[in-house]
Formats: sequence, structure tokens, C-alpha cells
Amino acid sequence: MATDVETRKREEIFTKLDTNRDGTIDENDIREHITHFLSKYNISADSPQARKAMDTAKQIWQKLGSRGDGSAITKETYVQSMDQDLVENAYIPLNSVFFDVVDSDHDGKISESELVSALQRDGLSADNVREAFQRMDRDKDGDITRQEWDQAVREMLLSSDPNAPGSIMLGA
Ligand SMILES: [Ca+2]
Ligand SMILES: [Ca+2]
Ligand SMILES: [Ca+2]
Repeated sequence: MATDVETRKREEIFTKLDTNRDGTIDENDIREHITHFLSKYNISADSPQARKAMDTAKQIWQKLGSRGDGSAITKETYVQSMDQDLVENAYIPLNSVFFDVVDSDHDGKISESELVSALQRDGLSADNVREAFQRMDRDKDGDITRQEWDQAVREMLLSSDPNAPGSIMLGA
């Protein structure tokens, strides 16, 4: 059984992913969610990065949709079916799209200033982002690697700790 904290986090993510707010998530919601995200970061729909993101959307839906009836998934099913497999095969890829966007100098790592400038678009204060950065940079070397990022996604989705480092993350 999911704890209250887990249930609340999953419901929040569900709400973000149910782009058209009809109470279920389907493939189009996932595509819309990623399209909206890319446009927020001014990434052109015909760029290689956007095409890669859309391939990821398809992969995410294949995994997520298999938990529902194949065409849509309800909130109840979604909250109950969150597990390691879904995290590894849907949420890590989804947040990897986010990683690539935040890593604006494309060196394969996220610096504090990259994270601050990305998340300020979402209205987060620089102080909050810096605090999250410190928690996500586990080895304190001044950069968030992909491994550290993935770990934050796992903790956001599977940990019942409300202060787990990934709590600033999105469904992307
Ligand atoms: Ca929907
Ligand atoms: Ca970078
Ligand atoms: Ca690090």
C-alpha cells in the first residue's frame, strides 16, 4: 500500500500529466505534456532534441498504458501501479528529457546555475533551487550527474520522505 505522502505525490503527478483534465491519462496527454514542456523552454518542435523527446513520449506511453486498459489509465490505477518498473522505464526517461533541456551547455552535467536558470521559468526562487541542488548533488562535487538526477527521480516517486531531493522535479 502507498503511504499518504506517496499517494499525494502520485496524485499531483497524475494531475500534471492529465493535460486535458478529463480524469484519465492517455497517449495524447503525454505528448501534450512534453510538447508544452518543450515550448516553455523554446525548443523547436522539429529539432533533434524535440524528436528524441517525442520518441520518449511514445516509450513512456507504452509502459504507462500497459497498466491501464491500453488506451487510458485512471487516477486510482495510476496511484496503485507506481513501482520500480514504471519508474525505471517511464519516469527516468521522462526526466531524462528534462535533464537534457536543463543541461544547456550539453556537457552531460547540470551545474547550479543551469538548474537555477531553468527552474526560475517555473517560478521557483533561486534559494529553493539552490537548496534542491545541494541535496541532489550527493557527492558534493558541484555538478548533478545523470546518475544523481535519476536517483532523485527514484526518491521522488518511491520514497515516502516528503523532503526527498526530487521533490522539486516534475513529471517533466
Ligand atoms: Ca486526459
Ligand atoms: Ca551542463
Ligand atoms: Ca555530483
